Amino acid sequence: MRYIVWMLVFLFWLNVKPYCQNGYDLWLGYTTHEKSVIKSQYAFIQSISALPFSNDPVYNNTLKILESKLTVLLGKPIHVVEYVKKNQLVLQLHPTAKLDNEEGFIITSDLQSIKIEAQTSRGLLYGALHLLGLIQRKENIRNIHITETPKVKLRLLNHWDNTDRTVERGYAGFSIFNWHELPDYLDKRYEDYASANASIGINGTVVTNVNANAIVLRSDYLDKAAALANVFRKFGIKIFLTARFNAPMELGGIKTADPLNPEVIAWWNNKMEEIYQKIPDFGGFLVKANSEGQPGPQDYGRTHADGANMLAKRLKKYNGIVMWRAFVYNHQVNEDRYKQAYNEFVPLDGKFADNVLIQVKNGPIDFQPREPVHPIFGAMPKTPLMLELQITKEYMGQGTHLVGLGPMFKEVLQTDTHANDVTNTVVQIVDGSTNGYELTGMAGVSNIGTSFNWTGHLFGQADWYAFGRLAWNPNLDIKTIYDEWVKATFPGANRAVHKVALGLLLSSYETCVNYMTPLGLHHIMAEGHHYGPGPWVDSLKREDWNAVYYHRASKDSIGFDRTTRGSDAISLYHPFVRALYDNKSTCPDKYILWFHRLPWTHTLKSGKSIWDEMVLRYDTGVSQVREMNRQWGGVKGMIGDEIYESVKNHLNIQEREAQWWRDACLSYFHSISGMKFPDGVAPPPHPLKYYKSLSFPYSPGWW
Ligand code: GCW
Repeated sequence: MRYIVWMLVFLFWLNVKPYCQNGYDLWLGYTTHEKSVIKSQYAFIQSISALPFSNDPVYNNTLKILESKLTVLLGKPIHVVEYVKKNQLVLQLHPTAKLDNEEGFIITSDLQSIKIEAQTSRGLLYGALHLLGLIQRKENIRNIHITETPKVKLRLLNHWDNTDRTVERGYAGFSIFNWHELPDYLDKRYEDYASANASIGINGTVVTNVNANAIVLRSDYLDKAAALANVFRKFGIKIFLTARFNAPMELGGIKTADPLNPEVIAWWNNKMEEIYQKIPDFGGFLVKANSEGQPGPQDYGRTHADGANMLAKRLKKYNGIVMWRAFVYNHQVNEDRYKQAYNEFVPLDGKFADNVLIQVKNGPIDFQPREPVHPIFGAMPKTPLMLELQITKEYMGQGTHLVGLGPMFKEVLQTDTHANDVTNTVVQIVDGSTNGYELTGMAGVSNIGTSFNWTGHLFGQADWYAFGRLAWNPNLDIKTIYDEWVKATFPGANRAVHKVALGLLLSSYETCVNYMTPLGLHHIMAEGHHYGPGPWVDSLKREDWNAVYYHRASKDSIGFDRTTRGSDAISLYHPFVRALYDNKSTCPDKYILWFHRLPWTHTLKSGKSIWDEMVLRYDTGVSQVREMNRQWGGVKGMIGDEIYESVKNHLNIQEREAQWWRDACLSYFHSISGMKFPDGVAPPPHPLKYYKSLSFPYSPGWW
């Protein structure tokens, strides 16, 4: 059906209160532009004339957003009027718009008019939000032709949020989802959360922890979830829940959760019917099964495919999907953990139902600062694989460090898996172009909480923003993405502020790797809360929970031999990739200790020994954080004091903690190797036992 809304605005002059930047508004703190900017660039935007389309909540919400945000941006009242005059912004919805995707949009304009076309109201919403972003950043909107279509179908946040409002690996306060007061109390945050997600193209959210609690499927909790779904729906966002695999036992009192048991199947049938009566557009389930103590089909001698397919079959008629996580490692199996998920899932390739996605972390171990890409990518051509990235910084400074994750996300996405014997990056695997997947997805483990600025550290907002923009288009340049965030977050600030903020975001990833885990060191964090260094950890009951399992430092050597001469994990990769990593002279230094066990005195490409290069990288990381802090000091007085001080305080912590990481790790590795510190390099100021003695009983995200 075709309907046209003509948007006309009258020029009124109103003294609109300027947006006061405080962090809560995220990148959506629209501020009124100077009159000269409005006059020169946006004068043809006047007020809205629209025929509201009453039964499409997304369309009506789009009009409401345009009306309120244009009012602020242009400093004049934007009204919905019933007639059309010259000069116009046209929102055109027609199913045959020249787009290959129902969420895409086209924005075209000349000097007199501007038009947004889309096939659906979601496309219009994304187009409207894109246009508002352009105006907010004072970009040109005349004589433009923009065509945008999302490259990935499912663009989701995963919240490791518990129903008691604690957040596993969360560093921004409690969960924003107040299950106790839902469905009656609808916190304003739910709408603001949905608005922020829609503005970066996120179209789905899993609101409960993967270490699932069966209660989320209980009828009263489904009513609570339905209330959230009602808020999200008008922003084009679907709600998903985590399904605890033995819910039929815990909720239904059934004696088993065997996916082939008729009573279990009947329980899930009834549960799906109940869910879809309450939430007609329910997205489906995210499942963590037979991993870290979670129940699953293997408890009954069944496979991951048996478990996923049983749920998928029940969801199929409702267009629901199952996202089944490949984050599994099994302590009964005595082999390199690097290989375990691959060995469990690759043999099941092609055995999953067509509404099942396998959700795979970017790396084979566990969200380390730098990790080679998971070998499953490129190894399951018959199964849609979705990428799971971590936005919350469990292993990268948690709530106190400024570490722009965008460069890491891009490094993962651009890695060549060499599937089908040609270049095939993770982007091409994930967006379906390598294997022709219909169903595609990217998920980000959220860093959001009740913190006033949502992410605790202000720059954590940039990670959320970058994830959303990359899920929409994984090929986007990360500098472009961060530039958008900086301009939207520090509106009206001068170029010096934008330059510093952008520089911090683009450089801090490598800096973090330098002061935490250079040269392929990995999994050397403290136990439990994972806050701070713990390369000495070797007392945990599982060998592969201990830091020493990963670095294997001894008097003369360090590193994990995963070459064909060692655990042979390297053979899980395509021969083209394997050859690169297997040879220590071609293996990139950034991965060298992931794949090779080498003498401390081994000479690297830099001409330095492993030990000397490691010391240099740790020291470089510390000095890079010191420089970050100095640069931020230079913007004092150029932005709001509240924002400036919050970031400055966190940078002071980060500088201290980078030094701590450097001192603790070098102290430990020195104690093992006996290697001498290079001339002029200060040894750690404290003895090793001091660093080992530090305890942080109230480090967040872990209880
Ligand atoms: O990184 C580990 C975390 C766990 C998390 C697990 C997972 C939700 O330490 O807290 O559990 O990964 O991804 O399931």
